[in-house]
Amino acid sequence: MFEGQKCLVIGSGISGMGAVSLLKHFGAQIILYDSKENMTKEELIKKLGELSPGVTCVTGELPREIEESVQHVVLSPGVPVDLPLVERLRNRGAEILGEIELGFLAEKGRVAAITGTNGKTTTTTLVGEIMKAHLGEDNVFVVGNIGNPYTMEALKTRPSSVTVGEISSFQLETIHTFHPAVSAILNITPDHLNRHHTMEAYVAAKEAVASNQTKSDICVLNYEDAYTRSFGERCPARVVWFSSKRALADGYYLKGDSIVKSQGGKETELLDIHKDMNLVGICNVENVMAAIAVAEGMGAPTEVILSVIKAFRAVEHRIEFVASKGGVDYYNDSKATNPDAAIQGIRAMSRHTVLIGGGYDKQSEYDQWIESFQGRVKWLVLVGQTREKIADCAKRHGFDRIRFADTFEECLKLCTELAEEGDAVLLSPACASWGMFPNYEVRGWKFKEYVNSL
Ligand code: UMA
Repeated sequence: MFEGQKCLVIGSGISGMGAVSLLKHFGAQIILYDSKENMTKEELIKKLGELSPGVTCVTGELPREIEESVQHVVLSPGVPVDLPLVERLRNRGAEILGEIELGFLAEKGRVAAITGTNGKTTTTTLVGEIMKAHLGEDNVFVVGNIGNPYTMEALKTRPSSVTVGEISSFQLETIHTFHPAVSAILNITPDHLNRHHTMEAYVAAKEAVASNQTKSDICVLNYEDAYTRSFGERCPARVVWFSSKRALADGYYLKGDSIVKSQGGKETELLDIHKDMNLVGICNVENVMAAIAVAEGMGAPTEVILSVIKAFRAVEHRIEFVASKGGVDYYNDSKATNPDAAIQGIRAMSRHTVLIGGGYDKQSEYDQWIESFQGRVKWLVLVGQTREKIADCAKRHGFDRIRFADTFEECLKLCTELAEEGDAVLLSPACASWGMFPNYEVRGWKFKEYVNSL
């Protein structure tokens, strides 16, 4: 497919490494390029390790002769598709594809693809566990934004295997033929607007997950989200709905404390959300409904699905209970990197809460997050680039129990001082960690390390 062709891989993170390894298998001539300031060619060679023989490594400015001669360009998710360099390459006729598209070109089995602003990781992990219980560990590959590049696993797939992908909007901007048998869009709320520029572009990127599907495929959609509900009318796949607010004639919904399935006028009770689930918050009820719909769409039997859900615990960094210290419960929701995810975090709290917020500025608006406090938040401790912006917003909404911290360590110490017996401390920052940490995971680990040392 790419044999002998000049392929430029942009970005030397985990996606870039996966792309290089798959392109090597295809027999391509590979150039790995990273535009990070001060990065050296030697660092790239070191990162490649045993993949480095035969790969041309380039840093700094990309030489014109490379720009003019490459036939395919594989973008890492973090590389914006509207970079002047990418525009020039596109205009010269190079094919621009992403790591998900590249992985799919080597796929031999069936794919389930889960996207949405929030809940992707929990839903993907849960569907992965269900499919493993159904088909066996070796027959299921859980890939994508979850942190495992598709390109690293695609060659291991078989006609009988299933790939479950958590696919971000960044990754969906660069697909062409990617075609899941079952897709899901869990919800769409403003996020990553600094990258997509407009809400329309962000929504379009999410909807692209179903762009190659037909009526013989399934798309699982949230009936309670205005964007996904309207997409249901245009969706090329057969739509399976879920709702946490109303009864549906066909689909999965929450009835009292039960998740029920309604099909052809018949209603079946599947789970009690308190007795049968170990996850808290309405967002997780929605994630579980979506996971059931996706797993059933992929052919998993109901009894397997239900037994996996009953044993499933929270994904790390997503409203994860860390420990109880001095009568204070500590929760790590570091994965709440946007206001909407943080709203779910705060809604899941049943105690007065000392909330940690702030971080990298993705040009989000914080009004709805502040409004969701509704007496639950006792103190808001702010740290990072966005702290003034959030504080101004909170004050506009009449909330002024705010403290600033200069470092994450100072912030944790302050929370411990402010929290009283019976309270909760919640790290649910509504912002990305970039600028203070390499990613939200490191931020969550730092939080847990501190709590466990108390
Ligand atoms: N780079 C360039 N030029 C640029 C931008 C970046 O050369 O213009 C280089 C950087 O110097 C760096 C490399 O690209 O060396 C980083 O690439 P990347 O940002 O795409 O990161 P990866 O390590 O390849 O990880 C990516 C995803 N990262 C992003 O989308 C930003 C990971 O999602 C994903 O787990 C991984 O691929 C595997 O698929 C992370 C994420 O933050 C967790 N995702 C966002 C989110 O969940 O909100 C979408």
